[in-house]
Amino acid sequence: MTAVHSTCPYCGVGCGVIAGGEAVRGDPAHPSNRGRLCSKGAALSRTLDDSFRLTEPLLGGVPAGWDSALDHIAGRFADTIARHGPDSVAFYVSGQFLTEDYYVANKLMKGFIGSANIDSNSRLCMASTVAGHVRAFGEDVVPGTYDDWEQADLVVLVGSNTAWCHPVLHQRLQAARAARGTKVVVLDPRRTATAEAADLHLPLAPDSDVAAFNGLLVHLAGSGALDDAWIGRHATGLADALAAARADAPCLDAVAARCGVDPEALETFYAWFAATEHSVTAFSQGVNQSTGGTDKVNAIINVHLATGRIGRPGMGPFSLTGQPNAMGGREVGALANQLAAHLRFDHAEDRAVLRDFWQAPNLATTPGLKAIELFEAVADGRVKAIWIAATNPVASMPRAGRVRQALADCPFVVVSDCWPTDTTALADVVLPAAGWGEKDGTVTSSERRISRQRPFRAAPGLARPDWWAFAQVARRLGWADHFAWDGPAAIFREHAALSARANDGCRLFDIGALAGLDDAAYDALRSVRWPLPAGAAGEGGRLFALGGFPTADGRARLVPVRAPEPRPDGAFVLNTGRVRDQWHSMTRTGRVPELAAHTPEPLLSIHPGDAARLGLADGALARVETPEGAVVLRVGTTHAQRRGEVFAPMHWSGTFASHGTVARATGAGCDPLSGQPGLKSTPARVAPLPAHFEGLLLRRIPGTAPDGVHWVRIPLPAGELFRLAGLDAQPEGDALARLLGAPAGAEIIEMADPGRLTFRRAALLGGELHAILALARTRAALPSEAALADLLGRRVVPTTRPRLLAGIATAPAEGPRICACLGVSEAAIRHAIVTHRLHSIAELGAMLGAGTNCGSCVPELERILRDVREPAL
Ligand SMILES: Nc1nc2c(c(=O)[nH]1)N[C@H]1C(S)=C(S)[C@@H](COP(=O)(O)OP(=O)(O)OC[C@H]3O[C@@H](n4cnc5c(=O)[nH]c(N)nc54)[C@H](O)[C@@H]3O)O[C@H]1N2
Ligand SMILES: Nc1nc2c(c(=O)[nH]1)N[C@H]1C(S)=C(S)[C@@H](COP(=O)(O)OP(=O)(O)OC[C@H]3O[C@@H](n4cnc5c(=O)[nH]c(N)nc54)[C@H](O)[C@@H]3O)O[C@H]1N2
Ligand code: SF4
Ligand SMILES: [Mo]
Repeated sequence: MTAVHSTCPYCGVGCGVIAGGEAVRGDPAHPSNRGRLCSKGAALSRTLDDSFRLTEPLLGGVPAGWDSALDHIAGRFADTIARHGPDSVAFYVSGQFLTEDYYVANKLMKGFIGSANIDSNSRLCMASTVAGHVRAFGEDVVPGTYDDWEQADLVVLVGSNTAWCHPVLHQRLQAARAARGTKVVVLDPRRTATAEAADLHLPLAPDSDVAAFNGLLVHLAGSGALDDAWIGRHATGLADALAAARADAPCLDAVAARCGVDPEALETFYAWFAATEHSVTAFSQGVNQSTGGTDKVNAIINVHLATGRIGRPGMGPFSLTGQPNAMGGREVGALANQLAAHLRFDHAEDRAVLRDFWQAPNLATTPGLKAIELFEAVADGRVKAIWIAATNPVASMPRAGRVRQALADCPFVVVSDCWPTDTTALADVVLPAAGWGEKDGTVTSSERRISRQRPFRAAPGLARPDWWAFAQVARRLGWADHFAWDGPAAIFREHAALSARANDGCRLFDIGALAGLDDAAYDALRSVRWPLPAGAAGEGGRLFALGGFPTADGRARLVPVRAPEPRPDGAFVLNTGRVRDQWHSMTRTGRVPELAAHTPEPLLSIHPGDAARLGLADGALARVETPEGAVVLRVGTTHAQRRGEVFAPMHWSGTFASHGTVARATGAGCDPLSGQPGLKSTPARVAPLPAHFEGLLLRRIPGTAPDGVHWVRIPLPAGELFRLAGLDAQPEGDALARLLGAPAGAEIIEMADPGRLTFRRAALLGGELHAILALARTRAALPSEAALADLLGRRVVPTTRPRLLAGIATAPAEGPRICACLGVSEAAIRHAIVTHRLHSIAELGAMLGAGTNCGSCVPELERILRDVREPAL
């Protein structure tokens, strides 16, 4: 197979990849990554297994052809619209759509069905940044580029675990830091891998960011760091913003107290920022996912406007986009409060441009329902038909239990996905979508860079691209002429032409130069950054250094913002987010053994002091309960966590853990401007949940999860492992047989020691180990996972029989696998450091290979090195 150049389907860094044969590697010529990939990117080829894919449309759970599925969808949507009006239907789509998919779905809903009820999972991700950008700049535009990260002398990371969530950009930053001494400051309540790799970490209290940045604005004003000349020409609102900031920040100590940080550390941050012209402030979900997220965004932008540090090399506020095409979704306007191509709902002339361009009979005139409101409308019956695509809301929306019930009760639910999920389980119609490696189109990264995703493999079965399914339904609804594209290139040309329509520079999103690409040129398109108006000399660069903001007066706005009241003490704050090697609800990454090794199961991170107070031991089960629902997770005590706060990963859906879907527990309080939910801080109660027994279940053939116990599913090279915990007494008889799930005809061997409450039962098929169940009173009394995993699928001979049924642990636990690429565990790393007296990452790499491939684990290697070498610190 020839090598195909494409783009990584995960985070918003947008790394270029080359796919060919079995391997997927970094594209040395792509400007985002210059050949680098992180652990997820490096494992991409491992996700291209079709075993679990959806391969045919399902109608009521029964395989159906595309024609009958599409006819049925069109019929039900038409009928619902005829009887209840256009606002009785909705689409819920995703930043994992390609721009072309997004464009088609948005055009169908807003231009033709005549409702703006299309929202995206970007509502949970980027909505506050969009609102903050529009307030400050007049348009949703990221002013800077990735190069700024390498040209800055100070990079401030706010609510961003860049080392794990945008790893290649983090590596670029760390390389620049090594080369030129860039200072890095991290504002995050947790001591993350990113904080470990910084010069200064401010472990601020949740949602105290506005106070911190208001304090900075006051400090800048007091230290002569404001750029009065620039503000005078290019911005308004300084006096009001400063007055609001002063009210929050009467003195440094007051701010430090509000943020719960050391005043000296805060002062150091302020002094560095005041003294460093080349400063970038990058932010992500610790900023956006807050009930005051838009104010946080503007508090950050304010300090850059006040110092005129924007749009010049090495400076500016920088929003990190999460998904591969979060930015593309904003360009096509597929949020309920946007129109396409940065046209605005509340401007009649913008609506006229779009109506005319689309020849749209029913263009929506008012914004639609934002995600949280949208699912509320499904719950109360206002929305009666919904099409969900490329997102898994039953696992990712706050108040997910309510979302599940809403979908179960909704008269008509269509779900497009590549794999079965917790959401497809509730669908009337399931559509099999072509996935990464099969689809063809474009995505836009955090720095406005448009790159191609190109197909290099056939979609399994009948899977088809999303744009095609939406266009097919549009044709069946009677709009064939308007949805007649023969492929993604034609859609992209239309999208590019729209961006240039009636655009004399009033909208910065203009890619008119690409409107004339023929199919061959689209196929060959190299990555380019917008703005790219017709006749542009080169790709788009930095914006706003000389003003030119897309507002009525051409000036930016400093926005007066106030810090929210601190929370009353008492309840814990439940913080949620990501781990290094998993992607969202794990449909792609969750079945790859190499990616499971770093964090095999979802842990509740809690400060050891809090754990002791609650009587929670490391590894014990804890129940986390909020007004919305509860999860049960194992405890991982860590000093990286502030007291009074706990952290749980967002990834483990009902497919991968019995009680681990944190979305069920997260609250649905939203930012009033953006409608983005505050997923990072839900008040919660934490309590021990004693387990009646502990267990392991290993199976050769992955299958349905066990019933009636607490379990976590972990993929193995030769099958799968479930870690079990008993919420009731040890099962017996039939319950036990069901738990093992041995096929008929299997040879069963068993060992029970009722006195010590230990129990083993193994099923052999043709003499090979097919499944094994081990139960014990405590985890310590269980056999080693690695030893059992090693026997799975192998012939059981007299010498291995005793190992199978041994009553005690046969190998010490290895601890988490730190280097995913070379499979190096924390235990091995610690051992090597001590025995070989290693002092550097380079020595560790030479010795064990750890950190030498993708480099995603380097921040953790540094932490372990420090831990071992300087245990007192
Ligand atoms: N490995 C991995 N990478 C990913 C993804 C993934 O699923 N897995 N998803 C991608 C997507 S869609 C997104 S949106 C990004 C998200 O990327 P990030 O935003 O970097 O990731 P999160 O872990 O959600 O949250 C970041 C941090 O915000 C902190 N935080 C919580 N509350 C506050 C607060 O009040 N103030 C501050 N300053 N910080 C706070 C949390 O402790 C957390 O460490 O990652 C992208 N990259
Ligand atoms: N508690 C908590 N909740 C959160 C967050 C958090 O930090 N904490 N973060 C929020 C954020 S920032 C985000 S972005 C969301 C992510 O939440 P989701 O969007 O629900 O997460 P994914 O698991 O990526 O879901 C994408 C789905 O699309 C499927 N898919 C992949 N490619 C395609 C395709 O080409 N076509 C189709 N039709 N399907 C495809 C995948 O199999 C998967 O089921 O979660 C949000 N929810
Ligand atoms: S940093 Fe990693 S996940 Fe993000 S685009 Fe690059 S390779 Fe993919
Ligand atoms: Mo996201």
